[in-house]
Amino acid sequence: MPESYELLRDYLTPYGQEHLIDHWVHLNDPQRESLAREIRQLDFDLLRSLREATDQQVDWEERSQRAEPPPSVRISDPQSSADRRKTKSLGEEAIGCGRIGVILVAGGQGTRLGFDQPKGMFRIGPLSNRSLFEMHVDRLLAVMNRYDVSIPLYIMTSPLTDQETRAYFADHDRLGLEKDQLIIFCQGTMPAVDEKTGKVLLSSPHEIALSPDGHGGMLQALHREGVLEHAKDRGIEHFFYAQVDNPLVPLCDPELIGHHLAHRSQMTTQVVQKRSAKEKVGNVVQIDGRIAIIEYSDLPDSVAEKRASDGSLFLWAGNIAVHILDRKFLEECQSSASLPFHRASKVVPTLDQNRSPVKPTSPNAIKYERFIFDLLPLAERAIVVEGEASQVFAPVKNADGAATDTPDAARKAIIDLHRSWLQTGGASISSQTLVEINPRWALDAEDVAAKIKENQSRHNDPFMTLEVSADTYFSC
Ligand code: UD2
Repeated sequence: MPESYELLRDYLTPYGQEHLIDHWVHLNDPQRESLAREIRQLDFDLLRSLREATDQQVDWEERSQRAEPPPSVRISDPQSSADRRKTKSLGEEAIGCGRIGVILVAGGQGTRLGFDQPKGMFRIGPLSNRSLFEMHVDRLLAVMNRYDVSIPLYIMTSPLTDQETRAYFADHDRLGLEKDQLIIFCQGTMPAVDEKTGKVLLSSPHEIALSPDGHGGMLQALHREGVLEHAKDRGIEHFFYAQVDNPLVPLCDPELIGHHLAHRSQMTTQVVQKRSAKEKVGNVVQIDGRIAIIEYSDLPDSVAEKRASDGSLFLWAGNIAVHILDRKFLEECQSSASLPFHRASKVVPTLDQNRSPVKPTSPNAIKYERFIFDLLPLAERAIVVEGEASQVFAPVKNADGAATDTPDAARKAIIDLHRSWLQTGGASISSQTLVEINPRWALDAEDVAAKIKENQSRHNDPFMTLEVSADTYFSC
């Protein structure tokens, strides 16, 4: 039996949210039960404080003026090959001892991509037609094989992607992962509120307009869904965190993990040299001695365009959302500060008083999201490590035809990178030949070179090369 109208009205009225049960008389019992459940799950005190705190919003102009480039391990740093080998072996030891877990955030809507299924299911393999999920899992399986270790993959979904993601992995035999190597957990949601009145919006007479609470919602979800507990029992000390939408992310890169360990970092961020001042990536900066990220949308043009003495961008470090997060750090953050909410002005379909659907043509609502990168300033020790964009970053954000971050651009980046591995390894291949390498055939350039050498010794011909004369997908 659903909760009574009067009880809900008495609960909602002090918050000025009694409109949520305006259509109660038209609802059947299951709809009333569902709406009452959604109402009881909302934190109206939080919503009120978020609304009232509008004047306490961050002064991005002021913060940006104080932002400096972050101290970083840069590609151009003179590191001897011995140093690099030492750093890499630190990371390899942690991987081999089972101290590394992987988190892939996949709860967002693929709105900009125009793809109506979970983005991880989007097929991006230029010749293999593999999905983003397959690209990531193949790499993880290759890492497990190289280091003879079992690495758990934690995939964060949202109510928008959870069901289809679970069905996808069930229908595809977990893409080859063992049962205990795939843990799917769902993040929380936040209601959209009317931009003018702060009233929670309905998406139907018996449903509240809910959206995923941002990838920062992971912090609470890790705790609530028992992921931190599970990881602790598995001996996981560090998580390699990445977004599902980047098929080039170097999951479990041992050198990046090695830097994290060598610096005793609690949260390490891989960055790339920004391609332009206004590139749509977060800006990794240092403010008052702490690493932080200022999202591109919050960075004033004047600061974004600032140049260093050598003419390069002053704030050069682009956030590619690749982090290494210590489990203990996440546990500490879980109990202490919760992440701030970011407000976004959005168009959210809702209802009018007659229960007719309304699709506004301009932003009518505020959505609240938490960002995982707001953990950075909470870290006593955080480092920034530069990666080469052509090797680690090809995000799939926008439908083909857009200027950047399209599937075509990502497919080209995958082909170019894998072709360069073959060329470096001594293969003969023209710049027109299309190739794709499954990480289970070769994980990186070193693996490719080793394959070619292996071929030479097998034929006892040190000058034998690998002829790649046609488009080829290299897989096991
Ligand atoms: C993100 C970063 C940007 C840069 C860029 C690189 C933010 C706010 N901006 O931009 O700084 O690093 O990526 O590609 O992060 N997601 C969830 N749950 C949510 C929301 C998002 O899992 O509630 C996932 C989503 O599935 C995607 C990723 O997080 O894999 C990024 O999502 P986004 O679209 O919010 O961020 P974006 O791409 O604008």
